[in-house]
Amino acid sequence: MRIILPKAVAVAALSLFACFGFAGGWRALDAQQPAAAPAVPPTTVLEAVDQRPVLNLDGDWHYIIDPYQNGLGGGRNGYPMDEELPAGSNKLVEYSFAKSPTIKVPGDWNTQNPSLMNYEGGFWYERHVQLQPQADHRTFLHIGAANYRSRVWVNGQLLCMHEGGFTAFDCEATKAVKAGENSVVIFVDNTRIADGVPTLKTDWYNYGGLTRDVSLVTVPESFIDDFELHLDRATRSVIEGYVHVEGAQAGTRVTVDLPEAKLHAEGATDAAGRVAISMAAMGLTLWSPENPKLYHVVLKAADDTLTDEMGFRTIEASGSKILLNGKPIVLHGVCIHAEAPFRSGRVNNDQDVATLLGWVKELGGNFMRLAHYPHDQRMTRAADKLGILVWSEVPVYWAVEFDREDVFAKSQQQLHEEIRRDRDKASVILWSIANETPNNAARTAFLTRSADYVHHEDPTRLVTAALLVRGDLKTKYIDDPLGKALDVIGFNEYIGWYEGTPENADATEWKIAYDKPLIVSEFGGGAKAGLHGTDDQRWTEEYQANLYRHQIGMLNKIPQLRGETPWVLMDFRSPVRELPGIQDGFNRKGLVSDQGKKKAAFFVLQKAYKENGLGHAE
Ligand code: GCB
Repeated sequence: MRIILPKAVAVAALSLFACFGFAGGWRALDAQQPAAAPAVPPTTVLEAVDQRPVLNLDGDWHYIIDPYQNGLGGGRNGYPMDEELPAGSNKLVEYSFAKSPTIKVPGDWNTQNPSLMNYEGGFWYERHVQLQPQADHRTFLHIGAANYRSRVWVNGQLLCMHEGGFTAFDCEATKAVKAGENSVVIFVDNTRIADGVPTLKTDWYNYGGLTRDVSLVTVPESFIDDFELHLDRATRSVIEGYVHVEGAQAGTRVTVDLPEAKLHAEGATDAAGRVAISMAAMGLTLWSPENPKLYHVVLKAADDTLTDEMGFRTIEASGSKILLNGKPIVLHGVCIHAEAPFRSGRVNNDQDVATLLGWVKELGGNFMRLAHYPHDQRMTRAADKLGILVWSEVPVYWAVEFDREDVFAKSQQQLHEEIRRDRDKASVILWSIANETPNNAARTAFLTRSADYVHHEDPTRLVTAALLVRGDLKTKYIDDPLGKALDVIGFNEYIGWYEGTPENADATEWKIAYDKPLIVSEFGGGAKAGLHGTDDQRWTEEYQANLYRHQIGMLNKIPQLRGETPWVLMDFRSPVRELPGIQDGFNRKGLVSDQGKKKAAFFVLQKAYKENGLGHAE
């Protein structure tokens, strides 16, 4: 049933300070979306926002746990959700942010307070901020990630609602902010939902809350919200793309400069605020893992200046080869979850990133699969600097509800937000649209549309997905029909762990239906760091190391194997991994333990990578 909430009621009901315990709210508005005239403005993503001066709102926020979503109203005193309170009704005052405890932002709530470890539900954040808004400027609240559904108020005015736990978004606050003290309230709900992306079941922890940085960004009236610059594949000597200026009059002058390379382009915006860029760029040092050269890029439009650090390179698939800057490359990588080393919880600071990427480098890697959702932007920024190529993914994981149009729209929104945030990173070469999805018509139709969408949004990179394989231990087939829509085929297999023994891999034959590059996007097995035994004793480091040795032998026989990302760099929390004394709530397939201890398999893989003994460039 679609419930129509009168606009005035919607705004009043969602004005939190007036509404804790008030009728109206979440479900009623949810039901309105995506109606033609939503009561709540849509969110956007400001590109390279981490390069702009911002007012950082990280730190202590007051919080209220709200499992019954009481603060959103919903029928208290018997009022139905979609009706206004009768005139004269008292607003309830059964809460106080000021008297409530505080929690750190960024940070999942689970690992900050033992009583919240398994909490799934509604959660209110509140803080105050002193502002002096400038005339002729616009203000946005930037949220690095809020898992899973959120809504944002400034001074009691609802600014936006957002769904999706791993992508950044920006809500415009220009009309809500005032000089002096301002209140910011964010409601985050990490309840798992069947029609979510991801859906109810995942093999990772459902860390809730404001898991990444929150800030306020002030920009001029017209400002650069989106741009795309890349090296042209055909010549590798022209930088092409566009700049979009939000709020610009047609004819607004835009300039793009790379001072070090003495490159300059300029143009005027069209009626849509967009200007195409094309500049001869002979003699650039191309970005590569060996030489991750970044150029300082300066974009100007009207009163706005945005700078960025960008690398320029080309990536393409040719037959079964992957070409970086026109040359065949083999991708030695590993899968990584956004699980913070040593302390658990979500990765959200430079130290976490330095630790994880330090291990990738130590392995001899030039590649990583950021599984199974977009990670903190620090990861891709650091990858750009360190020369680590990136596979970036959206959480279309296992059995999302592929037959639903609204689920497709959610996945598309996440792709859009992911691409918008990271299209300025040379390190990102692959957009992955899904992981291990069932082979059926609804799935294939859904994901073919996703692949088309990504090709359209970003034709400069390659589209992939981690597919399931079929067959038995003797013969495995990579022939999922979704492969047709992909540029690079990822496949997951667990010979030696979920089926057979590690030794079975020696005799497995692979039949591949596509003349496309292949990446083994997962293989592996569990081991408890420090547990030793013989090669055939499960959970020992020896078993895992032996499994890796046999996998390497088998995979090397696949001529079109262009890369590998074994599962997984570090042990990570998962509610489906409960074996006492071994797993204790962690998936133990890490090459490194959650406490940073390297297991024997780490060194097996390191040897293969350092001696270039796994996969083939051509
Ligand atoms: C998979 C999934 C990954 C799991 C892994 C496992 O196939 O893609 O998310 O964590 O297997 O450990 O079983």
